[in-house]
Amino acid sequence: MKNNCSYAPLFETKKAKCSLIYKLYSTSIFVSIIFIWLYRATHENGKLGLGIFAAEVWFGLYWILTQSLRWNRVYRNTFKDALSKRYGNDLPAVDIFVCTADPELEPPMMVINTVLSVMAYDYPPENLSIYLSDDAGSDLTFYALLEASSFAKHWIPFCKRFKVEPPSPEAYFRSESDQFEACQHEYLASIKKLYQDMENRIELAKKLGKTSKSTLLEHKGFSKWDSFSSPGDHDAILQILIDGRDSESKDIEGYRLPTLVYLAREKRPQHFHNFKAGAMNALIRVSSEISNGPIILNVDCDMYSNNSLSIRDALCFFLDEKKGHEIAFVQFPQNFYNITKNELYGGSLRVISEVEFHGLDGYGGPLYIGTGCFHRRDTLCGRKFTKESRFEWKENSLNRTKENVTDLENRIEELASCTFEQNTHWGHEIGVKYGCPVEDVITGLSIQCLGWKSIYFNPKTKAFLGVAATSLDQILVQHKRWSEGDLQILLSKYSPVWYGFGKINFGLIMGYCTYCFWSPNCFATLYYSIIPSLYLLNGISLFPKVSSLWFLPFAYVIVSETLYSLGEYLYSGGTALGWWNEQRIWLYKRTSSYLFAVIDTFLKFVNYSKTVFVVSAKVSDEEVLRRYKDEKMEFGVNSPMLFILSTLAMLNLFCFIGKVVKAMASKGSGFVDGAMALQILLCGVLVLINLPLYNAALFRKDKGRMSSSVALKSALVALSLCTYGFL
Ligand SMILES: *[C@@H]1O[C@H](CO)[C@@H](O)[C@H](O)[C@H]1NC(C)=O
Ligand SMILES: CC(=O)N[C@H]1CO[C@H](CO)[C@@H](O)[C@@H]1O
Repeated sequence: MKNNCSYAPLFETKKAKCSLIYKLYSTSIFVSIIFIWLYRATHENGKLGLGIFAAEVWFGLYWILTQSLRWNRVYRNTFKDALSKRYGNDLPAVDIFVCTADPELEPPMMVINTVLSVMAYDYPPENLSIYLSDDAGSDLTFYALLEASSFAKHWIPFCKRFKVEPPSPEAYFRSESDQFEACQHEYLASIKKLYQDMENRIELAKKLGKTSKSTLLEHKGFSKWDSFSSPGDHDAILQILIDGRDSESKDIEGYRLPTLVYLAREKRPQHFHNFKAGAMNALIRVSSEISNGPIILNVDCDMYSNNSLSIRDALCFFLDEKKGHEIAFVQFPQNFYNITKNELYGGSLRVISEVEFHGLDGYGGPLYIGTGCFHRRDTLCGRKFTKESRFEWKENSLNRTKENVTDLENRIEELASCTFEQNTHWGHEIGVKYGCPVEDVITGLSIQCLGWKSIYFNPKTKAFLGVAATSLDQILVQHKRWSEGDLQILLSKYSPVWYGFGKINFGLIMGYCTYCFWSPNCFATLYYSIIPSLYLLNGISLFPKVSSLWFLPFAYVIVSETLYSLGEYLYSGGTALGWWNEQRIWLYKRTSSYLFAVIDTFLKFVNYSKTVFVVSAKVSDEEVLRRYKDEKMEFGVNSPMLFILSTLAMLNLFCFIGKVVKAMASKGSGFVDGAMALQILLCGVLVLINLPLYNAALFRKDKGRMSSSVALKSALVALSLCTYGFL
């Protein structure tokens, strides 16, 4: 019997520094908010003033929610050396799931780069298995994976020999490391050549299209496409491309390779496929018969591994003697490699990953965000937490040495059939949950509600890097999907409020609610960006005079929250201009994406429309990319969301100009008007923040400019609001 206490811990947890200062600051803001409410409660502002009161009550309450993400932040650190010392190479099997859904939006080259990067983890290959789920059932993706499986025989030993980081070939060649000595350059050049040849063959196959490609496609696996009729109607296709248990599968230096599996689950028009959640559940079942790794990592196909040690990082949590048995999943942040310096579209989620998730971690663990997450297989399959839930992995190994690969494939293809889940608990008690556009979040929540903890691990060298949206339209659609999904969670039976109550920490419930209440923010924000400006134009004051004492809480909240949010952004590694851009996106999201999210959720509630899952494009055309790199905002798409944004921008411009004109007519006395100071400030900031939009509507000549019809229509609507808004 070993004495457990003698083991050194495998990870440490530190509380945020300066948390006392933060708490004092936050209390002072809270007091000011109370004063603002008091002011509204004791002053008459007419019937529209009631609206502004409501908006301020909302903002205040929402601000209180967001405190849960900052109040109790914790930071984790792992001791990988201690892990190696204790376990050596005797480590649990890990199954890695990569999901792709559309060969057009997610090009096969990108998918196989992700696959190659995770195949190159510094981990015993016999314990590593990679599964690609292809929901499009694309023979091109399969062909690319087949090519990747041969290239891996060169790439993996190359990575191991030279400790190549990042282990994704594309990213590695892009970063052009100088770690190579002259004599090794030849080796590097030969690997690069192999990679480019492979890329050329895949691009050629793409060009040739379906039929004439058959000459290229000689692998027996392609016969599976004989009965294929469309991406939504085909048999299950399961191919074990590399069988890690077979001692024949070796790389060019004679070392074993990790297992590599291709899966396209069966699709039929009459069976609903449940999007990514359905794909994940099929993978869980299929992998349980092939490798049955007790740890599952899932990554989106655009998120390559940027650090070959991440599995070991994650294991430091699961294998820790003292706390490991409580942990169900370890979530890494979502980071991006194609973010420009000043993040035009705020796509980096900087504050969320550097601040907010650390706050959630302090209350029991972050959300599961669907990528870059290590799960225990048993908890993903619905196991409840008890004190005895030790992480057992030694007994887990499967014994399937005798069965040959083809028999195995044929035997377990049925696990990926459309009908397998009928009359089972899959999608409800077992596996990833169905019925919600952000299935990952409810899955994580229900795991936490069974008593488990999760861990947020945010190392300096980022573990996973993906592509961020590169146009305004993409980002607005993405946020509509997220905020809509989160709102639906709030209203569903898995609502953190009633489902989580009593099961998870109250701080964590508040944390979940911060995200679930994203979309209802649209009303208060819309009100605040329309009414005070219209009142300004009409000379009606909505805020206290500068000379009044009531002005102080407003001024304090405005100034200190602005400085705080700038500080927080800089602390998270951003630039000042990036912060300014983030404010613009904050406004745009709240006045368009969130509004549409609320409307759509309502329509769904009254059964008017159905969920559609939009796969976000991972590619943009070259011109769009060039403008993105120049940090020029993309206003060229004609969408209802853009129309709203542009109308609001025009409205504020007109109000501001109107006010200036009126002030000039009365010889300037009207402008430096203490009673109007805050409204002038608010309207002025809204105009400033919209400068790129005016530029796109009036001056720009490139394709990213706003079409004149949108500009004209929104100007007319704004003008009539200014003129008739008060009748
Ligand atoms: C990705 O990995 C490389 C190589 O280790 C490292 O230099 C780089 O900083 C990492 N990227 C991020 C964003 O952490
Ligand atoms: C897919 C995609 O948009 N990739 C781009 C990401 O950003 C880098 C540089 O910023 C571009 O080179 C990629 O084409």
